[in-house]
Amino acid sequence: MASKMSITFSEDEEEEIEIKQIKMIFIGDSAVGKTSIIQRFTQNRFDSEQKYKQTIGLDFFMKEVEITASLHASLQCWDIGGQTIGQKMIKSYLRGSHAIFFVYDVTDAKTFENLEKWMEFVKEVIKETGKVPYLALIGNKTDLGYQRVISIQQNQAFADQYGMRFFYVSARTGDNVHATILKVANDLCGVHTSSTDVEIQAAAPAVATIKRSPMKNRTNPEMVEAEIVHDKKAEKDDCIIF
Ligand SMILES: Nc1nc2c(ncn2[C@@H]2O[C@H](COP(=O)(O)OP(=O)(O)O)[C@@H](O)[C@H]2O)c(=O)[nH]1
Ligand SMILES: [Mg+2]
Repeated sequence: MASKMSITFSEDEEEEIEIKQIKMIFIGDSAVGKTSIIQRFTQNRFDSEQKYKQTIGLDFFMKEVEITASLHASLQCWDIGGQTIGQKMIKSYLRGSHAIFFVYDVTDAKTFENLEKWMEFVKEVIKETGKVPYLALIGNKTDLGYQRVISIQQNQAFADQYGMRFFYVSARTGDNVHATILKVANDLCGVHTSSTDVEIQAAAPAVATIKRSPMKNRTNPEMVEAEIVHDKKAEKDDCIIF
């Protein structure tokens, strides 16, 4: 069941806020900026000093955002870490996802070409589960625009082929990161917003704390998946698309 939290305004006035649990997973080659995008979104920071450090294992970060006054979304952002295409572990994470972000680096053609392989892998999961999550394409590192090797036309052709929305972001400058993730969250909740609305929403502070799954009691991915499926069944007017 969707979690509810009550806020009391006065003795006889009470408004219930519904919180939707949304699981998002970021896939793509190493070093495209998956961890940086998640960090920018959940903690609004970018480690420019940090030398490239491959994420080990799998992490998820949570951030609660306001979709409407009475509907919030608790976004679980899953980082696949250093796992490569085809690794079994990724499949189990993909299975429960409501949204899958295909991330590439606009300055590295190989990372874009490899998205076809990532897509083949995702298709296998969709075939197994019969559920089609929201698919979105992200071209990262737009701050390095002068080094861009993948044209907007190539990007658009890939997105059109798979009926995906596409976005350009820079985890480094923060450009479009919040707006992109919020747009997808809004779409998943059936709340259709203009890009201006999403920009305003993105500029507003997050409504709740950021939680990082502690290393020692990291949630079992199957459990998280089960919770979401349960949530989905419980809600008749469910806004999450499969
Ligand atoms: N210029 C630039 N560098 C970025 C951007 N996002 C990530 N990076 C750098 O790219 C490298 C890989 O980023 P990381 O988030 O670890 O990639 P991951 O392996 O996909 O998780 C790091 O050195 C980051 O500092 C960006 O938007 N612009
Ligand atoms: Mg990483």
